[in-house]
Amino acid sequence: MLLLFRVAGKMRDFKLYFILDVRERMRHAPLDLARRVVAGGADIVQLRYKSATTRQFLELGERLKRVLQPCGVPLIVNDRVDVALALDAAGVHLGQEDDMPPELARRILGPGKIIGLSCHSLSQALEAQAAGADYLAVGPIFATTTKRTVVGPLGTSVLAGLARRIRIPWLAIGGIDRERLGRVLAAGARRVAVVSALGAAPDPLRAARGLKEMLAGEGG
Ligand code: 3NM
Repeated sequence: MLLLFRVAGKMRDFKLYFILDVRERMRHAPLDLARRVVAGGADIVQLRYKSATTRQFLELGERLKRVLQPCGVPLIVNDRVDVALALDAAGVHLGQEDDMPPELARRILGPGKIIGLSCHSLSQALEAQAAGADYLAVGPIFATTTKRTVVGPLGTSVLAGLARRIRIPWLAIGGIDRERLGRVLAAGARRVAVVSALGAAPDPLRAARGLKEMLAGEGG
């Protein structure tokens, strides 16, 4: 089944989801990084900016939107429903514990915005699907140092159950890079979300192109 999002009136699928994780020391400047991963084929970009004040989040979000919009790449805002709304972003990505519950986010954002949810097990994914999320990110599949995760690595064995039972788009996340992507695809995933595989790459455009080629080789 091909699952699509409506972006600027057009339907499009996404396979390579890039999380622009803004922090103190980054290998590349955030907007330059975004330009390069999009040029390499990233389909959708999430702005994750944990240390930001509201004003900083809005300012960078506005600039990022100006980079992404001409390319038709949707902007997803991490955690902050208010910032997503203020930026008129494509949607918001919410965590399980600390963020607004998806039903309330939907009430605020309306039916036209994308609501994504982090899940850490198949049962959470089934719940999130029932709660009306538009897509899920399930992880961490492998150990990652990018985020302090609430559960240990799930391994690739969780992916077959997700492929069988989840009917909305879902992404594998956590420690995924070019080397591990083959195992993730073989286990049943069709979409991935990454931070460091692109953000820490010496050449983010090439790195994105490499991942995208592997993802594009897989069916819907
Ligand atoms: N969420 P990297 S793992 C933002 O499991 C995030 O919910 C995760 O970064 C989860 O690609 C993660 O560098 C970090 O491992 C992913």
